[in-house]
Amino acid sequence: MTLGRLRHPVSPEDIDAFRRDGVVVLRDQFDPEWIELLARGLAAHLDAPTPRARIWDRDAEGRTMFWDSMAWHERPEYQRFVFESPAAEIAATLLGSSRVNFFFDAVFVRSPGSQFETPWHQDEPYWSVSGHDTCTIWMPLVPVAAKNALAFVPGSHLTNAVFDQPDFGVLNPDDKADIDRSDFSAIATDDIPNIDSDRAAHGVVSWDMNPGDCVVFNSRILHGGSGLLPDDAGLSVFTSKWLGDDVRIAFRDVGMDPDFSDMMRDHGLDHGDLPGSDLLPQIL
Ligand SMILES: O=C(O)CCC(=O)C(=O)O
Repeated sequence: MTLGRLRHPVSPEDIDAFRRDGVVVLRDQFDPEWIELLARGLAAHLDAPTPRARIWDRDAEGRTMFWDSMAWHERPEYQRFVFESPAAEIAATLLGSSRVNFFFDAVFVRSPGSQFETPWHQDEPYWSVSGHDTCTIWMPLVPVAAKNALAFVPGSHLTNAVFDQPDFGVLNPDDKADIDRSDFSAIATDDIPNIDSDRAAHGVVSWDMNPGDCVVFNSRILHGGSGLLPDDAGLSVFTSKWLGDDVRIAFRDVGMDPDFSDMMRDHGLDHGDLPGSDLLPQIL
């Protein structure tokens, strides 16, 4: 395992692409041992989900899309990844930040053949932080073809629009209690463009990926469209979210999902604060 250090340098071209497009693919950046560790962690995690976990989709054939977040406190495998893997350095390098805090982990697990497609969205409006210097490291733990992988609209992270976001709370066929159902319409300035009507016109990108590869994206970029799996392929994805220099805690009037504001207050964090504490630890 490459402890902390990058397996390959992140090049100036990677940094330029991340700043310009809001997304970059990095190849072979995580040793197989990191992937095996995360896969072991995920197997244990699926047996003991957090209270935030939910099924986003269950179809007539019983195929599911499972989601959960902020499991690292209970999962030593995820903890080791957060504190010891090259992820923090990847984030700091691409963000050009002098420090990075870990925000949270989220997993997206589709059973083979799941047709569920993640709706197009930006992440920041759902988050209880705000700032430009944020990224997600999206890591498939199994091979995935570009047509089934998460897709992006390059450059859309630079928009000033506040999109009328999809409400992920309604993706809850079990009708679990205490799921926030958000109405972004009161704060939205724009509708999300109909990207699927003409992906080429929006310059949509996605990549064939193997375990060890990752896509790093800014939380303001429009992304979605993953899924539509063939019958013989599932898709397990581990994501980690990272915060750089300009990020502050932001408690929003609507839309926080997952809503970490109570947890943040319990850790002494308030609106406008720098991220920190045991909840959002500074890694670099
Ligand atoms: O993997 C997916 O389908 C969704 C991932 C996503 O939207 C995210 O990490 O923000």
